[in-house]
Amino acid sequence: MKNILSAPFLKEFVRTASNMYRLGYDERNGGNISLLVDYDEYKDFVTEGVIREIPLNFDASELIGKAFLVTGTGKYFKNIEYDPEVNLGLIRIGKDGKTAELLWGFVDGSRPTSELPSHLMSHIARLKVNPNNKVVMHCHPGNLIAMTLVEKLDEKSFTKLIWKSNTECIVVFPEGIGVLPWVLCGTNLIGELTAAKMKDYRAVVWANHGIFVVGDTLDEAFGIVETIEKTAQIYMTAKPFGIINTITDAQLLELVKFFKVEKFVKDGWLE
Ligand code: 2HA
Ligand code: ZN
Repeated sequence: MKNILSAPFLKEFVRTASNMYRLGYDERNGGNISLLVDYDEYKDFVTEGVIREIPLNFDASELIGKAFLVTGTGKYFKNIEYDPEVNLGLIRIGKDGKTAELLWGFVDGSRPTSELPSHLMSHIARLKVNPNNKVVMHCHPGNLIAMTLVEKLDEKSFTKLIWKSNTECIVVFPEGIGVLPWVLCGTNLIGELTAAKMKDYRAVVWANHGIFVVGDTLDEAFGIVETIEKTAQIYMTAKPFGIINTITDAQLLELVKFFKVEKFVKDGWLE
């Protein structure tokens, strides 16, 4: 059996987690990632046996047989690169849809992230929209969280503050950004609310907490977080001085036409 630490999907996952830590998105045990891994990608790296079964307290029947590389609960992103086997686990959703079968990792006896309901419910929602969406990523970018303290939590107005601050934004996420008010984290409820938003958006902001993002690849999900957080930083830096120059709706329209992403913009969001 080959060493899983050399598997391309695992190496990329670890690299991404380290980058997120170094950018300050994942302090302490903040943040979590799940990556849908195809059987062909992991079969040479794990034995067939299930190491242990971990109960889920929600129904993940739509994911039966699917495997995910996930971060562990209470684990620090800072430490993932030094000890993947402790901090990460490869789980497969069991035949009852209510059990996670551990195939590799969590060697200290730990369990998947406390946000597993939001991750798996978001995977269920996104696979219906786009079967290539394999990544769900959650983190705590500081400027974005600060923005949720001072701006209305209305999706259209929040998105437009971001779109109008920095040119690349409407091209990177023309569908906009979903926004949830404060909701107790780690619960099935926040999972259900996040997954409902994921029907329309690839990025959902959790007020006073952080962001959930999906993508086909780790790079794509990470790129959306970076773009939103960079722009929140620009906006929050400029705001105290008084903002006088923003991108107009007419200019946003020019952008979406030029980059051929017009069809993703919701009706009525650009005047
Ligand atoms: O503990 O970020 O939302 C990890 C988290 C919970
Ligand atoms: Zn969090």
